[in-house]
Amino acid sequence: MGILNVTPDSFSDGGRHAALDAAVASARAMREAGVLFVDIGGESTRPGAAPVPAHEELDRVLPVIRALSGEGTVLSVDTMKPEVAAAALAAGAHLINDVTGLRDPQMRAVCADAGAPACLMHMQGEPRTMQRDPHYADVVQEVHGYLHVQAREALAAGVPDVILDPGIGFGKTLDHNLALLRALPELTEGPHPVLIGASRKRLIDFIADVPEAQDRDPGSLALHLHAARHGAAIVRAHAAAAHVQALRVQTALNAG
Ligand code: HH2
Repeated sequence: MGILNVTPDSFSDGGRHAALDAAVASARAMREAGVLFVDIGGESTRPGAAPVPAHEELDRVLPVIRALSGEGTVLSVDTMKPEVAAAALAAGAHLINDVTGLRDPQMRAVCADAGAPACLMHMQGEPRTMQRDPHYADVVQEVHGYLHVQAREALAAGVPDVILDPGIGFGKTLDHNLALLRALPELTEGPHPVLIGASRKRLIDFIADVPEAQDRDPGSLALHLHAARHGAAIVRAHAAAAHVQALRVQTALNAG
């Protein structure tokens, strides 16, 4: 899954895709490189990010969805707002990626009505404050438990299918993130596909001293290859072409 942020304040590529043409060209280049999903986001969820009104988020994502609709890429929309999800699905998006795990019953109803699957992510707290003092008694048990409960609720509400995501960096310390990545075999044993999004995140800086987000692609690749090797079905990445290449090589090795 390639990341297409159409926000002026995304932590690693803010402003770059602000122009529609650039966003569309970037998505097409990802598809040509072999990416299966493009995740379009009109509101940054980085720690400390300010909320964006729905009309502004729609102004950012709808033109991109309309331009890419029907081209063969699975279009995912990264949003927490039911009204944005509904309009995005009506405009041709296929999948809702909700970092609040479809906690809002309205969000479940929107996906169910449109027959759209959803990615359910775990987050402790909310983006503005989530990194202040994250704590868990048992991070793996709590996050996996939460995801299973949210999956049950979503499916019971008529959402046709769900993808589970432990939410790397969302209300988690380095130790929490590492514990969740190490526990992936448990989560991927279940019936639902698992997505991991570690691309350019702060944990790579904590591990390898890489202060600038755009310099963290090697660390992202290492984390995502680990995720894929331990059963993750989808990895969400900025450096999409490099990931396709590395995953193809890993797949060839595993086939032997
Ligand atoms: N991470 C981000 C945003 N959305 N969705 C899922 N399912 N999993 C993730 O790990 C995830 C996500 C944050 O990364 P990014 O999109 O690069 O930044 P921003 O939110 O600032 O646009």
